[in-house]
Amino acid sequence: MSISTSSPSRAEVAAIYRTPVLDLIFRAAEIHRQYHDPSHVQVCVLLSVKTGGCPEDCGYCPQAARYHTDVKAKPLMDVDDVLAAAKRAKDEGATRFCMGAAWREVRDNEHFDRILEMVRGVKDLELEACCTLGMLNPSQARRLKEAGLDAYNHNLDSSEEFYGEVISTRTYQDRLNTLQNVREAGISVCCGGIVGMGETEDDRIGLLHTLASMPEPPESVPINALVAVEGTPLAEQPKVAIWDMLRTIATARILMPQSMVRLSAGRVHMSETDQALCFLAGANSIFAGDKLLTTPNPGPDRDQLLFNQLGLKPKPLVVESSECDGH
Ligand code: SAM
Ligand code: DTB
Ligand code: SF4
Repeated sequence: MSISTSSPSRAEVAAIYRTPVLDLIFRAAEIHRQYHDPSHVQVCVLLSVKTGGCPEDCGYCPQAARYHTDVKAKPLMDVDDVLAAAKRAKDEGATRFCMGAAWREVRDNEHFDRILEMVRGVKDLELEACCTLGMLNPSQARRLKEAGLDAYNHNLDSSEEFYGEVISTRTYQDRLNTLQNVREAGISVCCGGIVGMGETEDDRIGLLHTLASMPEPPESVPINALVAVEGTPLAEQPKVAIWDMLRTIATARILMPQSMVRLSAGRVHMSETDQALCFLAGANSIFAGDKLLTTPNPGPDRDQLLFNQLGLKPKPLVVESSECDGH
């Protein structure tokens, strides 16, 4: 299995994805070891700084106002409360703090000013700062960069063809435009998708092909297993097969060898063995803490046991020095 050094064709991506699964994992594990220390897993913590009441219709999302879920809408949090949560995350070993808002897009108002203050505060704590706030225009992306934002999460979720079956209130092109604004502002791109929404193998291949064909691939690629939430249109989706997660993770690792591949939502429904296979297949980042945005996540005790069992360590933060000391 060889891939061209330039952007791979969709047929090449399909050939990788459809490799017999043990060979696929083996190849991904080899590549993982060439580019990363396989004992290191990046530990990120998520906080929903503005929960629920979202005007969008993403079929998987418990925060969309139009679906009747248990999520109660809450206003944008105060800066101090967010920074207290960031401090706790750091004390518990996280190196990246990701703030999520249930917005369609950012607006230039006092709420955005508050988000910029949160970003500055998270940076003062010497954590990587990440946000996921919906669509951004170029000037908003620049202001986030000036505040010190390291990364912006904006997922493509699936193939362009399947996207319209899950979301109607915005287009794939809207997502690509925001991703370009983030990239042009010099912010690191975090972009991935969800497995288990009823998409076909070809849709997963399409997503992976789009990600790997970007002018620069995303620095981080979250792979979420759908968390089927009661009240959403995807509530009745069966739990995704572990083989689909493994193929998606392994193909992402092979196509984007330098990126962080994050085993994101859905870990709460996975056994330790399943998660171990995901790390073997090239995942090297997780969300830690009891909660993702609104749904449960394995807590620190379970993750500590998992790390001990597998000999994994939290990846230390590499602090870039701003000047060269001349030696
Ligand atoms: N509103 C912003 C947006 O859509 O970009 C940011 C928050 S949104 C909750 C971030 C991402 O979480 C979505 O793009 C989706 O990929 C993921 N997500 C949301 N609900 C999910 C679920 N039930 N299961 C798995 N992933 C989910
Ligand atoms: C991502 O890809 N997964 C995270 C993060 N980026 C923002 C969100 C998962 C959300 C799962 C559903 C919830 O907890 O509300
Ligand atoms: Fe809103 Fe984001 Fe949820 Fe879509 S995924 S409904 S945009 S919070």
